[in-house]
Amino acid sequence: MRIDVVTIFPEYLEPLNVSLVGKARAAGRLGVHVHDLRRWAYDRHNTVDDTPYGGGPGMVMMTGPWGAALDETLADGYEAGAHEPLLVVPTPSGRPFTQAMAVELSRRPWLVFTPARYEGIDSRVTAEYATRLPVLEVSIGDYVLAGGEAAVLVITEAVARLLPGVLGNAQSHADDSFAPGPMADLLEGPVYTKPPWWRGRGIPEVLLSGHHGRIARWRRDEALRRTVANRPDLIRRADPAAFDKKDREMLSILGWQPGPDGRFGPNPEAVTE
Ligand code: 6GU
Repeated sequence: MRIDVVTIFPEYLEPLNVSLVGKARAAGRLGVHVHDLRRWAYDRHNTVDDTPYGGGPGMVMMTGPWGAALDETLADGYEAGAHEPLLVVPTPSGRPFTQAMAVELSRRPWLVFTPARYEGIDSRVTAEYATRLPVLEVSIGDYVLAGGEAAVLVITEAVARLLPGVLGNAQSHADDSFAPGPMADLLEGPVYTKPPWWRGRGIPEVLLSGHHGRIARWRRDEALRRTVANRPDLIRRADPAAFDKKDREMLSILGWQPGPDGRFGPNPEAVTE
């Protein structure tokens, strides 16, 4: 996979040199190219922003530098043999970034990121490139960052760990929270390692039992418990066919029951303290 990032803060992308993403690059699974947008500025102050038409606060990133930067970045990538670029535009107004989106992005050969500062990029830039290549506007959550660079780090890390040969163990993804499969729609439960005692706290007996069936059941119950506590919206949204008899027993203990449509919601009678 090839990744290009055009930004006015190239140093903000330094973390792409370390840890998992750094290893993916060292292993030749990923090529990352960070470009300074100001290279394509054309006045002596290297200006890349201007006041918004229609008035209002803040500044808007100008068409000129972005157009020149993207033209050259795309031409250089094609020249180097890259193909089928996807333009990924981080913006709080974008589609929510999810694990499913990370999986889709991990299957693409070339991602071009345009993290913006200020109030965003003049809309004609995405309109123009959308006539030539697919464009995906993405938000990483319901809060506002000062710029899209942190979103690029988030998305790149989520994508890089899915590339073949990057995480040692292919199974590692299967149980991820939000991964498709039997644990879909549930958060992962707690985990433990040595030593067996710490500050008077032991390990749940079942994990020492060697009984794989009982361990899997316990993990599932803990996943249900944590999901009810932290993400009840995931339980409400889940296809009730995903819950077996034991799941239903656990949900009932947690004070959740099926409604008229079969989907689970909190039992108003339940005492959950
Ligand atoms: Cl992608 N950019 C900015 N500036 N803020 C955000 C975001 C992106 N996603 C959530 N908040």
